[in-house]
Amino acid sequence: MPKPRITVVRGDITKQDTDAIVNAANSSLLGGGGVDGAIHRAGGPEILEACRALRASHYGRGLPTGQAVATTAGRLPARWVIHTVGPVYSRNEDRSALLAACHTNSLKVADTLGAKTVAFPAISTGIFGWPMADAARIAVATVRAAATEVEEVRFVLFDESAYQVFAQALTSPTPPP
Ligand code: AR6
Repeated sequence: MPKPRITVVRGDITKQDTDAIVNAANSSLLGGGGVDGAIHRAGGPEILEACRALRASHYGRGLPTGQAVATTAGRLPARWVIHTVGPVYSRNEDRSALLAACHTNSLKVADTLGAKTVAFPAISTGIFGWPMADAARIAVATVRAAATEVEEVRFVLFDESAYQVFAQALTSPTPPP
């Protein structure tokens, strides 16, 4: 399978014209702060309606950490929002596999949708407290290793320092496991 092209931009994920954008959601799927709040605000009530429908059907107990599910993107330029739940950072427990799973499962959902371009925020690096450099290393390595039909994965970083960290991770070779 061909590997996706990985790009890094500084900007607002709600403005991206990719086929899908990924939301750093929480298990409730019913909105929150950070990138989640921005996506629901900019995309309008259709996204929340679709999330409520998911809660009423497949995800009665919420979306588990590391999993991903798609909804409409409402009035955003993207066609779909792929909601995933990042792990809360912990100093005494290694939750890296869950952060990696957010990326692989979001790309799997993108494949089922037929999305060829996907924008990711820096999942778990805001309210969930994951150190930016470590999150960037995991995100880039996971996408590099993913088997997917997605052609472009675009990391969208809100501020300059996060952008620099991701740009640096992209130029570093992936260390062996
Ligand atoms: N575009 C791109 N990146 C953004 C944007 C934006 N519009 N807004 C914020 N970021 P966070 P988390 C960056 O807190 O840590 C919510 O309440 C931000 O600077 O949004 O996974 C959810 O409902 C940071 O680097 O997500 C959950 O409860 C990154 O996006 C919880 O927060 C992620 O920060 C999830 O926490």
